[in-house]
Amino acid sequence: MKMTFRWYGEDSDSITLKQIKQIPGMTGLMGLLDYKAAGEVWTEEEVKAYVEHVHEAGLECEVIESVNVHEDIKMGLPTRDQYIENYITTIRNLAKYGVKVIVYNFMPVFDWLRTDLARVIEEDGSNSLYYDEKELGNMTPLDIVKKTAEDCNGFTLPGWEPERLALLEQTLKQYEGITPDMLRENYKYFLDAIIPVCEEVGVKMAVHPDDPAWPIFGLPRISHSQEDFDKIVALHDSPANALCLCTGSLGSNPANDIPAIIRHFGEKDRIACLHIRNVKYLGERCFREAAHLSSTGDLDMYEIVKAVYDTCPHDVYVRPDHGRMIWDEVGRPGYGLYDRALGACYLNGLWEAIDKASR
Ligand code: DNO
Repeated sequence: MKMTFRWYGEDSDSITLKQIKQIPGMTGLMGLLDYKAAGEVWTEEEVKAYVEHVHEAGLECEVIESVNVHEDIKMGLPTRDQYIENYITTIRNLAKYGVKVIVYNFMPVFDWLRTDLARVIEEDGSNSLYYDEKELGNMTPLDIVKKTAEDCNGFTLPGWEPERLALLEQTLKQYEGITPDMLRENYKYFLDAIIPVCEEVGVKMAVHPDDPAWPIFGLPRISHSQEDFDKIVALHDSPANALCLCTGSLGSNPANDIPAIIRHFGEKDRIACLHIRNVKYLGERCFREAAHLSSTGDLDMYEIVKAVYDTCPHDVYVRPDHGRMIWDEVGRPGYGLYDRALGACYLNGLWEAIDKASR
């Protein structure tokens, strides 16, 4: 398990590379150029500068996250071909500087969604991201965008890029009439164009699950169960068409058996990386994010890490996903330093125990 950390860049993160490097067992980043709009080329100069900067801090940069897919590709508009060309240029530029995995998603409009970014946890006064479908029922998509922007402590959030959301109402209208099957068709068109390039340059595409793991605002969503991902890997059969197995996103729906899903796709060599975090169920379609420790949430982290150990390559990329805000840290919701660092150590501890017990 190669332990990595999400970092938003020098100008955009409250956390420094030095701090990340000092977390025991940390090998590298799941990085991103967070100022890039969906559809834009990540130029060779930008990628080179970013990767070299990360290397100077003694960290690897083999996974890049949130190379966002333009909505025109998802909607299958005639303009998609240009955006696909741009995407291919970005893949080539990233590969040239040693990137091996690209994390992306194929969710219409919204990447991930919460109704509260700082829900206080009564027991200890920490706070975490929270979702309650009942609260969402009273809100329009525009309301939730405004609330999310207000609550994010001045940081931009992945998937909530202002320029994209400015077109929200228009984009939502354009999605009317696009069924899950049509979205899958458009997805296949995209994969058929990019996967051969990935095979050529040695990159794996890792699709992130819908978060939460069900449809929202009537939008088509096609990546929130084992069955969904079986269909996705079949759209273009290649080890380069892989998954970013996010335990917290899939795990928001208790019907998803996460260790079983990891084993299923691990055995098929379709897991390129994992985001590991815990969730606490609070009722029907209501949950909050918990500390990584199994006993603080509803996911069994031992069984999760064991499934990774048994079925994935032992150098598979992992990152501790969203943490709570603890010790009065103020930062990007979900992406503080302390709780994610604790999560990384805990996950590495589970790995060490499983590894030694299996010898
Ligand atoms: C949420 C993240 C996602 C993920 C994207 C990849 O916190 O895990 O935003 O990076 O879906 O495109």
